[in-house]
Amino acid sequence: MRILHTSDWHLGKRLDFYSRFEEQKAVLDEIVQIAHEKGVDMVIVAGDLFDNFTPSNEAMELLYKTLNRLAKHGQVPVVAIAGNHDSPDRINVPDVFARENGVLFVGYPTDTVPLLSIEDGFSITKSDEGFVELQLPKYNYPIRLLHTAFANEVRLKECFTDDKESSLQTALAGRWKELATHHCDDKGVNILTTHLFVQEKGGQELEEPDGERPIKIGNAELLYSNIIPQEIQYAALGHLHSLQNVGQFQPVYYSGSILRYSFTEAYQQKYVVIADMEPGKKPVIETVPISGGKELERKTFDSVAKAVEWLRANEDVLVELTMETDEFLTAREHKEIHDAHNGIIFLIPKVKNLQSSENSAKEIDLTKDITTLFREYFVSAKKQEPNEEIMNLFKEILESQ
Ligand SMILES: [Mn+2]
Repeated sequence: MRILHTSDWHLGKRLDFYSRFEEQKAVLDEIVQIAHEKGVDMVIVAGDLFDNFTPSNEAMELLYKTLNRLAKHGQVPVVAIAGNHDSPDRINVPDVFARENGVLFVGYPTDTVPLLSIEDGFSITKSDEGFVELQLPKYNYPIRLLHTAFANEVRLKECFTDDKESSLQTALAGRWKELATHHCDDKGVNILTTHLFVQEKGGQELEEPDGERPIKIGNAELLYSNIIPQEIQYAALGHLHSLQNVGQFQPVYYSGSILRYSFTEAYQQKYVVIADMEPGKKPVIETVPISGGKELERKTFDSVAKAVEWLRANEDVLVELTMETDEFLTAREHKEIHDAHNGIIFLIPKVKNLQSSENSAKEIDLTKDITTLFREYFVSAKKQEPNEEIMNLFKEILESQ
């Protein structure tokens, strides 16, 4: 049997002010097409379906329509779990309608999917907290899925252990082992899906996606892939935005996001993962490249003319533009640059070789927090410290964003 694994759709996400909705629509079309062409038997969306807890109507419509197309009226089970960007309650809202059409939403780590049999489609033959067994008409063996939707460390531990001293790693390992021992053997296909920050023990230290809600608070929360039970043949993860296998004993894949969602993901190829599975055998993995929407570029120019020429020739990208010029850009030059391109997300001015005189500005250190940057700007522009009223007003504006 063949599984398609994708994650981190982040529907409704913007790149600063720039809407990515048209790109999201196009890439999801592409994924539906891949699923149909490859004849996949099951689809897993491993969390961060939406970008926030209150998605727009258009984002919800896109999610439901896409999952419906993937499910082919109950022919193809589609399992979608909540990530740390999703509201678990909201994910579970359309559940009754969705299930009848072959889409199984899992908002909480302890959710139990009710038993079900879809006419001319698949059945759910067993169910437990965080576990479901499916039967497809085409195959004479069952498919077992351990599903652990995102919850924070405290909640996850509450779900899986009574021992307050136990680490998340130990609690999760215990629960997964229990489910696998109870429900999984080599007479069926065994899969796990979760939306957590999992690394390979002894492997590379990984970074969480830039500009997003992190899961990791401290090292206490590090999870290693060696706790995934040996019965599991493939694990489908969500959270990290680049494709990678963090498995030690079996393939444990992050499929990565569907679009390049921040400039740290510039030029990164995006994929869906296809796993061909049979009971008792190692899966055969294929990573299928997807268009990934618009290219993201970080460009630096030392003249407005060169910048404008490049912008005109590359109108389809989204760009973080750094202007390293001898003088400050004038208002006219700003306008000329912005008029040349619709996808300038950030314009970062840097003035080269400034003589240190009273009026000179230092190079702007963008690693400082925004309040400090504002204070420094105010001091350089007004030659005085901003008073409390102004700082409070600035904070108010920030919070209303
Ligand atoms: Mn995430």
